[in-house]
Amino acid sequence: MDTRSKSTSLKERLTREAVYGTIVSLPSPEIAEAMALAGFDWLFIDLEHGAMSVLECQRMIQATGGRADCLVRVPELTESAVKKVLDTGAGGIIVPKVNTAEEAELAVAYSKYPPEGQRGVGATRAHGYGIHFSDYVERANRDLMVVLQIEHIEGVEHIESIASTPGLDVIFIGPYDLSASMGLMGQVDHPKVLEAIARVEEVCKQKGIHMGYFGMTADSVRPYIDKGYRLITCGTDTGFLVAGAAEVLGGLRP
Ligand code: 3PY
Ligand code: MG
Repeated sequence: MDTRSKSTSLKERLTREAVYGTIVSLPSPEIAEAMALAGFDWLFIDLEHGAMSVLECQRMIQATGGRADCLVRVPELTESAVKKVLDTGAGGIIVPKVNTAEEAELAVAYSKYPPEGQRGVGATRAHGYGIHFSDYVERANRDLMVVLQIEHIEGVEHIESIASTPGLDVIFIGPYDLSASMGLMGQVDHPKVLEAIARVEEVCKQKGIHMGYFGMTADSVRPYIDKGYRLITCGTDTGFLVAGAAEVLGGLRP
């Protein structure tokens, strides 16, 4: 169990080392708290899949007590979805299935206050209900992370223009959706899927953009850590529960 509080931002750490997160999709502050206490650097809170609401997401961020950064995957790329998520105090957004430069530009614009973008200004938890307003708005455009998922072959085809978007921080491969979009559902190590991922890596390397990857096991993400990916996501809350339950049951009914 790790009870350290963070002294450097996730965005800053990314420039030096890999940071480890996990997907949390069950709407439970206790699960978010437990994953943060377990020592994950950051949590990938998922509003794209599953039943979680923005309010539940906010409660989960509160429950971490600042021990882990929380990046939230928005359910869709709309101004309202991005604004509500950032208003919770999230450390940034993860945008699923970005296929074009226009979508990448919108993601950045919705995430940044004017003049860099068009994020609306509200009295919310993000700036301590107004108490830390000046401090928050001064640093938000700089510190909050914009993570774009490449997880469709169309996104791979447009990676050159997507990765040229000013203001994006990480290109994050979604291997499951990517493989599905290529007619290779779940075959995340298929040579054609690996070739598509290699194309994204090549462009991100040229442009100096950090990359992220998701895998269910440490073994599945290890090759990507070794290749220099920095925003690493391993496992899911539901996966941990089911695997733990299966292990216990296996001991009871071998
Ligand atoms: C995918 O693999 O499609 C994902 O979105 C993982 O984050
Ligand atoms: Mg996906």
